[in-house]
Amino acid sequence: MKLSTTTAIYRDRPEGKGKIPVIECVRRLHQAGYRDVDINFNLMSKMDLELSKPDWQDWARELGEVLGELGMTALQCHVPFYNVLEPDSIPNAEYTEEIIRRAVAAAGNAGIRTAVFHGGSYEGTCDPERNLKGNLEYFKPYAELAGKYGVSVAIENLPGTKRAGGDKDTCTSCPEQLLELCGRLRKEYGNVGVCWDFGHGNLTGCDQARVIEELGDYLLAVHVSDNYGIGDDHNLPYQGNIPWKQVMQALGKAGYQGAFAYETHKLTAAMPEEMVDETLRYTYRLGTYLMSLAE
Ligand SMILES: [Mn+2]
Repeated sequence: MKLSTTTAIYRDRPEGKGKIPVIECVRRLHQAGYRDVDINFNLMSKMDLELSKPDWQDWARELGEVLGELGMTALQCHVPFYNVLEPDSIPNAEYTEEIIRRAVAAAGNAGIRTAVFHGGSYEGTCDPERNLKGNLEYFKPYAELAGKYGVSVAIENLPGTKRAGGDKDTCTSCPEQLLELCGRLRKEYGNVGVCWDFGHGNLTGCDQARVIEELGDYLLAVHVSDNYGIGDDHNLPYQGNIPWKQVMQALGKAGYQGAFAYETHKLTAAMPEEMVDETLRYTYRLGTYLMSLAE
């Protein structure tokens, strides 16, 4: 297991989102002590950022070179996301899909082995079979494309609403259904697995230590943040009610070898520049402590 954090932890500044180039974020995180980063490609379909530019392939190679020079890895990345079964829910789904394909290629060119995706669910229904079928069809071409670049597709659990009294536990929020989806995809594509997001899992209200055990070798990536089971706050661990000791012991027992990657970008997004480096260093120390619980 290797401690990591999202490039988004520094990229969004009080003066706006996506302000700091990804490569600069990587350098800054290296200075704070990190030796692995989770490359966040998300805003790149909405703003004029690295993957929207004509030289995006050169940029991806440069990113790989910078990681190499710094002695860093990027074990996982996050591709742009939306409700992929409801393309009309965003103004530019076709363009977003193009940026997702570029993100997969960029991952391959920069040496990133796992790309994290969100699935979708049909609006207004909770029909597990229909959602399963829709997600299967959506992910097949991506499993194939990613395979050509030596990249794995990790499908993330999204937040359900059971804990808040709702019933919206869909294909990608419920661990059993997520495993069913990945299991069916694996029959054809060996490079498919799960990204388990602990914040989303807490909102869904499941026993996350048990889920880690059940996921077995499907677990390819994790997103680390905390909340109180009400909103997706993306807080640091211990700023919520996730039982981190049990979670870390489960990761240790499972022999998880991927990135232990924070997704706590809200921590620094509104923070004055003067306080950022010290905060990033604290997150590193906290992560080192958490990982010691897994041993
Ligand atoms: Mn996540």
